[in-house]
Amino acid sequence: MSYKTPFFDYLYLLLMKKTYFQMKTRRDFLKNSAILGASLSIPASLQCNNPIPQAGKGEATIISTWNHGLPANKAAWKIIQSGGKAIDAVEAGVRVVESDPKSTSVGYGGLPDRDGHVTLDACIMDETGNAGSVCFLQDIENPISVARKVMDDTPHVMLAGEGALQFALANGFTKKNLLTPESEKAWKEWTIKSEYKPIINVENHDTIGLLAMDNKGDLSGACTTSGLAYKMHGRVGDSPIIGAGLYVDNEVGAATATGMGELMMKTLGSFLVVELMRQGASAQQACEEAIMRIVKKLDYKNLQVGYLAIDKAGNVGAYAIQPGFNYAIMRGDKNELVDAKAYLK
Ligand code: SD4
Repeated sequence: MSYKTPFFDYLYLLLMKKTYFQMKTRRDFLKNSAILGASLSIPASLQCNNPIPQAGKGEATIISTWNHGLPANKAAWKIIQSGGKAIDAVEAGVRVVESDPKSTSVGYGGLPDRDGHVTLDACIMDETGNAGSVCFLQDIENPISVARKVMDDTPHVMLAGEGALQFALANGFTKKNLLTPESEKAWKEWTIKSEYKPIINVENHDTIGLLAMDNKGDLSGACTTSGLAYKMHGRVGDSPIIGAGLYVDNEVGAATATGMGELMMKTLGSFLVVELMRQGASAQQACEEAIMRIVKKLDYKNLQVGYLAIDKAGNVGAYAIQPGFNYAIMRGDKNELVDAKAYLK
């Protein structure tokens, strides 16, 4: 009997059907992902080379972009540790960075646009696929919590500008001038030349994207930024766009992005990372492939993009165009900074 008979085809189809449609529980996912990974061919160019190939075996994990991820992870961990949900952890984590005046790309203290206005973008997504977002929001210190309110209390996903501000004020948020003396000084110095160079390279970044898996194995994510420094008034980047700056699918994994938002928006990068994981790529392979999508299609040379991802088993991936991207990972009581690999050396 030849190996490839209708009987084996039938068995294979049954297996694939089970893999795709019966991954209702986390245990199912963990069991079936090995079968699925083996049955799909991941291109040989996708070498898994994460500096810390953490097989988390599903234990609670928090990861976040850049070194301000360390204090953010700590705040998120407090919630996870006390049995809280990932969605509450991600919100609490990024709020720390939003409120830190020294963080010049997020919330209070974020560098303004070229007209001197600090405008904020943020989004949040939970384990049920629910999402909330605000963009072009001004004068509110914690845009992530406004995004959470949009998610929890409205039938919508995204509110923008003046409408988002009205919604925030109606829900108890208060106005605050987000321009610190330091960020105002930096902007005034920039206006002397007023060179409009919308680039994000390794010296000019630090959006926070934070992904958490709680003790139940549920995933959530949050992403928040003041965006490109000295951007055009009204410019919105990837960070509040579900699928570009952040995506969570509790059956598969979660991803977030940092860097030049236009590149992630043109490739719907965070969604792409999660979909690649769904097809069997590891978290690391998925981040690498999403960067390669940018490299193959877009002008990336002076620009930075970094992806960070976690799968349902707690395995982590990270990859960037340029060297210099790092992320913070917290498990147990260990909170550490890891350098991501990059396409360019
Ligand atoms: C944006 N992605 O607005 C953001 C900026 C950023 O690290 O990530 N900075 O394009």
